[in-house]
Amino acid sequence: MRVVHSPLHARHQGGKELHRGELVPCFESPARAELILEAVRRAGFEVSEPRALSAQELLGVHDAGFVDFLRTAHAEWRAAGKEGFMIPSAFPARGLRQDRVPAGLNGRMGFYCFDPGTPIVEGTWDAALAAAGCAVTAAELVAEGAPSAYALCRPPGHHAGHAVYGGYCFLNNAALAAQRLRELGLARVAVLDVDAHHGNGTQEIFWERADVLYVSLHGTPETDYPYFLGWADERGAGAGEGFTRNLPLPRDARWPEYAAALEEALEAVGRFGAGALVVSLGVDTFAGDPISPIALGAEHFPLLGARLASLRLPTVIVQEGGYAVADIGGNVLGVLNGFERGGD
Ligand code: OKP
Ligand code: ZN
Repeated sequence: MRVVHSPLHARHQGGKELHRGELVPCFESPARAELILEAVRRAGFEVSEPRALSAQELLGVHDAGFVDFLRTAHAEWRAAGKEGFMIPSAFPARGLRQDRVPAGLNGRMGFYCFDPGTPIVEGTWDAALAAAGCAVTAAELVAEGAPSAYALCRPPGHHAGHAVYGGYCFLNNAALAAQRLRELGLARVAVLDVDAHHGNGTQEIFWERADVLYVSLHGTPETDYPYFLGWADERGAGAGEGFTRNLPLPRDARWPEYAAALEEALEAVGRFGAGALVVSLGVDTFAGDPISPIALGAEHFPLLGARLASLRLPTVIVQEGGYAVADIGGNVLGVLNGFERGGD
């Protein structure tokens, strides 16, 4: 399978996040993508760069004001004489208005964000747009007939909603891939999210749509990030009712429980009658991951890949999380190799 990757990912770096009472370098680091790239190259996968994407092409998924904010935020910050990374200090939580966009930069930043762990640096926009380009390019390859393609996206995307960023995510790469597949003629597209965290952004984007199924396996919101979405009773609304499916897992779930939930997810995708599949692939389900709630072994990633292939659908695999940096290349390669060997 072809790999789509952009070196521009490296422009998103230098931010810090709060972890156990201290500001530490973000777990979501450039080394993640570099090590995945090294592993897929060594394994002989063909790697190509994405086509350029315009901000306009994001509007099937994202809000125009939100996209503008992301595009100009750091330049505004610099023009105001500030340096370094940007983190909001207040959010429009319950009781506060969400119907007015503040004019000032700090207010606008909080308005468009849901957590303080997703700093914006000078190169964030370039990296996020390139990652979106990887996902859209991979979708185009698959729409043109490739059986599968892997978008080596960084920063990740599944926490980014229509008009909100957070969880290391700015633009929703997987949602943009699914939307592009729809535009290119696939009537029904399924998004299967196997990252350890719930993809609140993807769920929100397709919540009222019947043409895109969203299915997610993740650590339970009772104890795990993003906490405020991802329960089993969330099933979509309006035309989209029944087209969202959440399979939360207990903390530290291992392969047997994970595999049982995966079969349910695969059945849901099968019943939907999708013409194409987008996989939000997080390998933060690895037991050695420093911030994630599921405990799979390295030997389980090829099995996961084979089960994904068993759907026998044109498939775009989009990189999401994975923070056990030393193991990330091997774990991603495990999924891709398992997928290529195929499933039964
Ligand atoms: C992004 B993706 C650690 C807090 C972790 C954010 C987790 C985002 C995961 N100090 N907060 O789903 O892999
Ligand atoms: Zn994750």
